[in-house]
Amino acid sequence: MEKNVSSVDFSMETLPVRQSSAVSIGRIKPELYKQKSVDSEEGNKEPVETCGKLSFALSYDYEEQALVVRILKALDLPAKDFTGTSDPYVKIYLLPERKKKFQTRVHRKNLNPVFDELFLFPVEYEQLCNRKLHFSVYDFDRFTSHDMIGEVVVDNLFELSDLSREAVVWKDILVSTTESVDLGEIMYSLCYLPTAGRMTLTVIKCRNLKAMDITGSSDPYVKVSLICDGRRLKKRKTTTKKSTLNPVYNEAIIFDIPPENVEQVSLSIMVMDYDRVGHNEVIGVCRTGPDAEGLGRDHWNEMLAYPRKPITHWHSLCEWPGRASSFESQGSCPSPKPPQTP
Ligand SMILES: [Ca+2]
Ligand SMILES: [Ca+2]
Repeated sequence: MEKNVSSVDFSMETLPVRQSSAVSIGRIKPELYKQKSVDSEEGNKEPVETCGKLSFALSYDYEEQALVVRILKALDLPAKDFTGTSDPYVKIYLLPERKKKFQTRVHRKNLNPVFDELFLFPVEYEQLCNRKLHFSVYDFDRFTSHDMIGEVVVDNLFELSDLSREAVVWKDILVSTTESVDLGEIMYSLCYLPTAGRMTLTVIKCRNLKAMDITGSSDPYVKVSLICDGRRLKKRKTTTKKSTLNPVYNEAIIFDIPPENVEQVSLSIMVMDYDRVGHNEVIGVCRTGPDAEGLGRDHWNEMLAYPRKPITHWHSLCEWPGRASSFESQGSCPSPKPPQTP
């Protein structure tokens, strides 16, 4: 439900994607911000550190029509526990499908575990070129949530062999502490019209969302909140797409934000799973604004640097920090200046 608690009227409406342009504000220097390609997978990732190596063997079983993955061992894993060791196990997906997920046994207090476990992913040989093998290495913890150590993604399954016989592969484990890949990604564009004081966030699509329902799918919709000073002023949502992990929306959400307020606000984007019975659940979140981190901040700055131009990026979804977060609190924005009369 909408609560009008703000003293500032940052009014919003949902409109079709097309819109007219306005005059540039001209105080932000576009040359400071590089344009990145829309579909860039690398664009949102900073150079990654590695933490040990993972070895596995791949082959294709024509009779079973399945990709055979044997997880062999890991070497030189980092210590995640205060005892100076870790309790590693490996979780494995054949993306984009998430329904079928395997994991190895946990190896207690071992930084060089020998797994030697075999997993079969039913998949047609012709389909293998569209699939991605994703390994996440975790440290098991008895009383707290398990720490993610890192991940290995194999984009091209034919990179190393034709899979007609077992091929052993060693890959560096890339440091990663969030399950970004596990929650999926969202593509949206941001566009700001300074003279009109109008910001448009267009939710374009999502991919590889986490399955939240027992059917192995989700019913995703996207909720966008305008945040000011840690408080949620207003929220809007897209339509719900039933039973898909790769929804396409192309829905624009408009916020009226005068140029003098643009430094004070940010947007929280939550991908939700609709449930007919019970509470809707958060699949993942991301944030954009001057106080966001990484791509969330860069995307915002790029929007301001290129007024009237929709800027589009893929964003990895992060774990929702939980209800305690300030997202859910209500309040008003600290007295911004009244709109100037021309
Ligand atoms: Ca542990
Ligand atoms: Ca659902």
